[in-house]
Amino acid sequence: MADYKELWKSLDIDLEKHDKLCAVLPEFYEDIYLSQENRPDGMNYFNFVVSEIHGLRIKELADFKEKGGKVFGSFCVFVPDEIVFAADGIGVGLCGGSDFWVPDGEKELPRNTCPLIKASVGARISNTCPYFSSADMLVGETTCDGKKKAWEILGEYTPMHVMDLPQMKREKDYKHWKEELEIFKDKVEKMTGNKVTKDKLQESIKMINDKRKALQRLYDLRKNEKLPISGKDALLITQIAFYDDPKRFTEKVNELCDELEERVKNEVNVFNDDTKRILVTGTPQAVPNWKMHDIIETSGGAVVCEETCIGTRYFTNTVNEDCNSLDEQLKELSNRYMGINCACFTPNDGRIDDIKRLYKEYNAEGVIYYSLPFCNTYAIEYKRVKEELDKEGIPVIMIETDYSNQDVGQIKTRLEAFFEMLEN
Ligand code: BJ8
Repeated sequence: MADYKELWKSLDIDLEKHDKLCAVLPEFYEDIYLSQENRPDGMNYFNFVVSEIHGLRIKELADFKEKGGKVFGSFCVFVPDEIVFAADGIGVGLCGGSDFWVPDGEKELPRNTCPLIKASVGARISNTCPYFSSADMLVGETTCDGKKKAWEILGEYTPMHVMDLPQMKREKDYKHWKEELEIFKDKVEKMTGNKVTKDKLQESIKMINDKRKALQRLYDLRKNEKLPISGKDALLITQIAFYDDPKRFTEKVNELCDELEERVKNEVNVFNDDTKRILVTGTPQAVPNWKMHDIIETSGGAVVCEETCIGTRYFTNTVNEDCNSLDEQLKELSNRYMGINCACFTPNDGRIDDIKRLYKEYNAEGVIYYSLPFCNTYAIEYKRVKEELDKEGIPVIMIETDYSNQDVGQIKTRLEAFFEMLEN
């Protein structure tokens, strides 16, 4: 990586501490990613993005801000990027996926808080994440209790806007979410000084649709019997989707998919034929949380699909590009987002239907229900998911784990037994 010290200094980054973070990532990445065999050439772009994770993209954001542009940081797939880009802003995902930030998060939050929240707060208060420092506004949402209270802490550092996400899906909730989009639009317009017009929104809807379609294309390729790409690589790509330039990202994913289509034609398989095809469902895996996928793919499994927010929940369903008015566009946007089946909703039967459907579509042989500790909504929802999967004879195992490496051996043993059971 080039020397970005001056840039980081200008963002008030704690350089000494940040150096420690930067020192561990390359080795970690090499062990988990670069050690994989037979990776597609198209992954080189994504390797490069990771190698420049706090460099080039941060420089792009800084150049954009210098010209008066505004950056919006978000933590949930319900926050509509389309509105941000329509006002000529840039949206970046900020969920923390590194154990490095957890101790700092614990200075402000109870230890029994979900690691994603602790890492996100820790990243901000320790001044070691240049994405947080680049954000002119943070956009929170009322999903789980932990996040809701974390916004009050983060709001002490950066202006915060919280979107009131309904927790049910009745007609009045759809109406309410549309109103929240209108409020958000006004907020973004005020912050950027730019109007969200029908034409601008149409343009950004198309841009984000294209990104979602590219990801769907990538996922469709994972339905093949011979897997042209590992689950780890697919996860990385979806993680990068949250902060890379959307147009460039879409182009690179489509280029990679061209290569993967060739691989499918040539029957290239990055795994052995007897590897178990696994659907992962549950809580999000924010970058650089690669733990679960790495354990699965080094224990005899291959992840073929993620029913998570760093997976299908992020890109499933596009938005109608041919609306007649801004109001209609907002309605279509709101309907698309309300179609996401997060465990913060009650009831959340749509998620169970999704898991069953994806299991079949991707020819999975087993389901791993992944939950971060202290995420009550996902942990409690496991009971219903398991009951419904049992009825269909779909094998499922729940793994609750944080970002640390202490339990890797134990999880491996459990998964090896699970995969063995799938043989019979
Ligand atoms: S739409 S999953 S991104 S809320 S932070 S709920 S893991 S205790 S992230 Fe999420 Fe939006 Fe839902 Fe998706 Fe649990 Fe942790 Fe809360 Fe979390």
